[in-house]
Amino acid sequence: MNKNNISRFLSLVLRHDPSKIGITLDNQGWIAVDTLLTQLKEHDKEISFDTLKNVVETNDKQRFAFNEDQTKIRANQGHSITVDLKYRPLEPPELLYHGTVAKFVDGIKEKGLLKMNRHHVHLSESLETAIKVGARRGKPIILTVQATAMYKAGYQFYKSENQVWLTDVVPTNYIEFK
Ligand code: HQG
Repeated sequence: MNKNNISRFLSLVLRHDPSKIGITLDNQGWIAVDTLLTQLKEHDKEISFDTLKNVVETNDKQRFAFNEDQTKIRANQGHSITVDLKYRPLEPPELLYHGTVAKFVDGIKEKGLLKMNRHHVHLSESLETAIKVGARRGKPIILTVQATAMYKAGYQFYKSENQVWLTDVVPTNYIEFK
């Protein structure tokens, strides 16, 4: 497996389907590094601790994190299984961005931004990141979210360790469709 494939596979087992390699995450999403490496080996995906460390440190979006003594690892965000990452509520910047594609715009106009299969709606502080997120699905369309206005109206925001802004829903009236 090259680094990209390792990162993809780790995203799968640390966010969505740990049972794929017979592991269970604790309720904050952690798994012991030893157990992870053993189970990867059992499933023909052997990697060394140094490779794992290298993937964690060089990942383009800092998708994974170790605990302090590097005995545990988890995904920083993006889970579909139930985990409580204990994000702290935080005041967002005035504007946040969401990258999507044309085919979703009608649905978003109708219902607002919904979390779909994830635990939160994902937003970014940088336009560039939003463009990248949208471009995963085709020609990106960027929506601008009036985050401070939402915050003042009582909606909560969280920021993951890798700088993704998270919220439960963005009602249509806080979205600028250009
Ligand atoms: C859309 C990747 C119709 C929404 C990225 C999006 C990000 C609606 C899609 C992270 C809708 C959900 C998250 C509505 C939302 N009607 N469509 N009412 N509300 N949508 O993948 O934000 O590589 O769950 O616009 O870089 O695309 O995983 O969310 O297009 O940070 O680390 O429904 O995933 O990071 O798609 O991406 P997703 P997302 P990782």
